[in-house]
Amino acid sequence: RPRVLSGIQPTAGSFHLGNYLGAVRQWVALQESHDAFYCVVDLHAITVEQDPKTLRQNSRVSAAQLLALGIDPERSALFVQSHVPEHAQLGWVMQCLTGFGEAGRMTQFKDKSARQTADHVGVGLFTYPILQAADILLYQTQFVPVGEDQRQHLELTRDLAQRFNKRYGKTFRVPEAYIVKDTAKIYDLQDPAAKMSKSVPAGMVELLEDPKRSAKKIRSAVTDAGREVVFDVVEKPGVSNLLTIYSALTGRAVPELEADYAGRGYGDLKKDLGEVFTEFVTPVQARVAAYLDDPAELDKVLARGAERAREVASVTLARAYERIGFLAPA
Ligand code: AQP
Repeated sequence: RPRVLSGIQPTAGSFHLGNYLGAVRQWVALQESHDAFYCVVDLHAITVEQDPKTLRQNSRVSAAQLLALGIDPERSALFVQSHVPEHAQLGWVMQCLTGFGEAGRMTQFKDKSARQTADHVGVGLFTYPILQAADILLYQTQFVPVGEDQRQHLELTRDLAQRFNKRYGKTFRVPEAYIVKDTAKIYDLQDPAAKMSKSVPAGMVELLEDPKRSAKKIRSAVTDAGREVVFDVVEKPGVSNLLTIYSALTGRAVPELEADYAGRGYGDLKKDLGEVFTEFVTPVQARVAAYLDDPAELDKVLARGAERAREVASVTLARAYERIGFLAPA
C-alpha cells in the first residue's frame, strides 16, 4: 500500500472549510487504500506565539476534529508531531542542507511575515517548510494530500530529498503532492481573490462555530455583478467558490447545480448552501464534543498513533544519521 502523510496545525482550534475541503477530506478518502500517517503539527504551531494552555487544548480539539471528520485510528496512524522527536531531529539535518536563498523564496513565509512586525517574525517561521520536509521524508511518503498553497513547500521537500540522496546515497523516497483540483483552493467569502485563511476571519467558515453564524457568513458572501448562477472563475469568482463548496459537500456536479439554480438568484444559492453546510457540520460538532468529553481516551488514541509513527520514523532517522557519518551510540 502506498504511503501518505499530511499534517494540520492546531493553532486556531477549529479547522476552516478550506482545511477540510482542501486537505482533510482527501485524508479520509486515502486511508481506505493507503498506509496513512496524519499528524497535528504542534511544532509548526509555535512558529507564531501561542498561549500554552490554549495550544494544549487546541491539539486535542484538532485531533477530535480529525476523528469526527472520519479519520479512523485503526487504519491511520493519528498522532501529535511533538510526540515523535524524530521530526525535530531530522528537521535539523534538513536545515543544514537548505540554502538560505532557497528558504527565502518561500512565498508563504513572505506572506505570513509581512503580516507581523519584523521583531515578531521568528526564525522558526522562516525554517518552517524545512521542518515540514522532515515530517514528510521521515515516513518514506509517496503522496502528500494538501491544498494548492502547499505546492511550493512540496517542491522544496522533493529538492531536499534528492539533494540528500545524491550526497549520501539513496535514503529518502521523493514524495509527490496529492492535490485535488476542484477543491485545491477554497476562497475567502469576503474576498474571492484570496484563499480562505485563518488569518482573515471575516471570510472564513469554521467547522466549530455556531452553524447559524456560518450560514450568515455564507449569505453575506461577496458575489459578483449579474444574478445568474454560473461557474466562471474569471467573471464570477465569488459564485464559483460557492458552487465549488456546494458541490464538494453534496457530491452533486457543478453543471447540475447550475441547472437547478437557473432562473433563480444568488440569494437562493446562498441560503441553500447555508443549510447544506449546517446539515454537514451539525453531526460533526456533536462527535467532536463527544471525543472531547473523554480526553483520556483521546490521549490514548494519540499515544498509539505516535508509537506507530515512531516505528517508521526511527528507522529512517537512524539510516540518515548513519549515512551522514554520525557515530552510532555504543
Ligand atoms: N483555502 C484553502 N483551500 C484549500 N486548502 C487549504 N488549506 C488551507 N487553506 C486552504 C490546506 O489545509 C491544510 C492544513 O493547513 P495548515 O494547518 O498548514 O494551515 P494553514 O495553511 O496555516 O491554514 P491557513 O488558514 O491557510 O493559515 P494561514 O492563515 O496561517 O496561512 C493544508 O494542506 C493546506 O494546504
